[in-house]
Amino acid sequence: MALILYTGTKNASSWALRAWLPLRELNIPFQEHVVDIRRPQRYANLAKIAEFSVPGAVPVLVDDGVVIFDSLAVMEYANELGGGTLLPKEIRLRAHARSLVAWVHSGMSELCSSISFESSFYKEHTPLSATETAEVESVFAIWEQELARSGGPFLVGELSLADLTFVPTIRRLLSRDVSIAEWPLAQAWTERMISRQSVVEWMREAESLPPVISDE
Ligand SMILES: N[C@@H](CCC(=O)N[C@@H](CS)C(=O)NCC(=O)O)C(=O)O
Repeated sequence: MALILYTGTKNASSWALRAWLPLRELNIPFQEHVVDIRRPQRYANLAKIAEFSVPGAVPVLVDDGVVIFDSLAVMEYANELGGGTLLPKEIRLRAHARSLVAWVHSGMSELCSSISFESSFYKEHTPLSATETAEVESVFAIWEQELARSGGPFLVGELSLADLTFVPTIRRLLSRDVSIAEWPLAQAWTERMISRQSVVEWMREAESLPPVISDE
């Protein structure tokens, strides 16, 4: 098989999930190599990745010897392989979808470090501060605004990379005790996203793994 995707431990690797989702959504066949990124083996395993991929991180997609690293590049490449259906045809809408993807990719907010992906699989959580709660709610409000503008059912109309890139964020934020009910469009969209077959497949495996302790 020509395509090999190096992903990470499924309950610890939100970037790998972002790369994996568009490949699955587009039914692109690929072989998956899960790299154990838990400490301490993480260091030796990622050093092996660094032998062929400059950043020494996952995800990495290898297509017939060509190395495509960084989740954003993999998402874009998957979309192109799949005929471009995961980005809008209209140029402005496409740019807007890419802005949402870029926002997530460049860190989005402090929330990503305070509510780690790993911790979304824990049974118990440290309560959020008032500031963190307000920040979670502001993300819900942004989703609501985007969905109201597009008319749904997804952030820019049809399913796109913008929706897929938020999947780990949805997982993180919904794992905490903050109600999304005040934002009905956002609530319906998060339910739509987490019940997608691709997301269910990843999460089923992630939930079966022993929890990975993060620095939360
Ligand atoms: N900007 C990168 C971030 C990738 C990343 O941080 N991956 C984690 C696992 S989810 C990793 O491999 N970290 C090891 C490292 O950065 O050394 C991307 O989007 O692919």
